[in-house]
Amino acid sequence: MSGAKETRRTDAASENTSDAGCTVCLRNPHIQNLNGDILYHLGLGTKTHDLVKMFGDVKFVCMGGTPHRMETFAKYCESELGDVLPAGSTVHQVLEHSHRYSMYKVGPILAVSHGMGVSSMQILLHEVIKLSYYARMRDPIYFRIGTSGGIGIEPGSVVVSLGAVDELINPYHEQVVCGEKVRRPAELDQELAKELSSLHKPGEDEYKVVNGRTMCAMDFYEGQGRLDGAFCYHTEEKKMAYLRRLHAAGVVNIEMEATGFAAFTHLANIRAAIVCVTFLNRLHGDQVSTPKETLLEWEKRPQEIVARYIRRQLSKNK
Ligand code: R2B
Ligand code: URA
Repeated sequence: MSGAKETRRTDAASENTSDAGCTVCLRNPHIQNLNGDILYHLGLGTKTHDLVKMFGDVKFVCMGGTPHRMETFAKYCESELGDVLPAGSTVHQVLEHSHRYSMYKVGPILAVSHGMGVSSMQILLHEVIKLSYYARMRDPIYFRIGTSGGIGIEPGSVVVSLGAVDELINPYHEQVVCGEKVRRPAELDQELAKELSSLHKPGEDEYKVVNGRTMCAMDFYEGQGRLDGAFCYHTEEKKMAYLRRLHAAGVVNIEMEATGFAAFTHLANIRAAIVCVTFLNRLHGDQVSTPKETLLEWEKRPQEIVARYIRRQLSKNK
């Protein structure tokens, strides 16, 4: 074990929660000393935008890698959930001044792209969590709707993650802060995962929904044991032994954001889930060779499950 500090949800030295009852925690005592806060990568600010008016009604913050996927998701929600969304809800693009991330809003649903890898997503999460706090969102639920490589499951299956692990199968996210390693548990809401999984319709859906752990890698190639990167100094045997070790530890898919997403949402007291489709079975190869049109169809599967959950929640409040 390294000398990393562990940060738990309950041990925050200072915690900001807004008087209007925002449930999102900013564990940062310095925030109160700011004279306005600029959410630089979103192109939003507390002094320049009425964040409560713009985002105060948001209940579901949905994230995924690409702007295209998140726009598709927002439009899908508009067409599928029209009867449970507030009257007149239409998709609009929110971020005029961000060249980094795309954000769409439709009623109480935000769809945001986070790019590839923990670093890109983590910058977004800092700013979206602050946005949730400043907008006084009440009990927002965060989803990552993504793509992944499966281990031992049929390509096209959807994985609802029960927890995230790093490349060493540690159930935490480790980051260096001011020259010291900080370790944060990568925990996801188990009830939410269970409910999302229950929304699968086995007779009707052409895919399976699988529960298991998700391994988060810092790289698509060597970091996921692939043999087809620009560099590779390991053997096929070593790759297979690693994938089997992951599988034996309950890992059913590999992607590149899970630990950061789980750790940050857990730290901010936000219920969160990761729902990813698998593009291939890594026990059978490394290349994503399924035709693009099929992959685009498969990408809709996690969106379908999350939209069903949103429908159920919104129907309760009708
Ligand atoms: C899944 O797919 C991307 C890599 O192709 C990465 O963002 C991820 O987590
Ligand atoms: N995304 C990943 O990170 N890995 C895969 O194998 C497929 C998609």
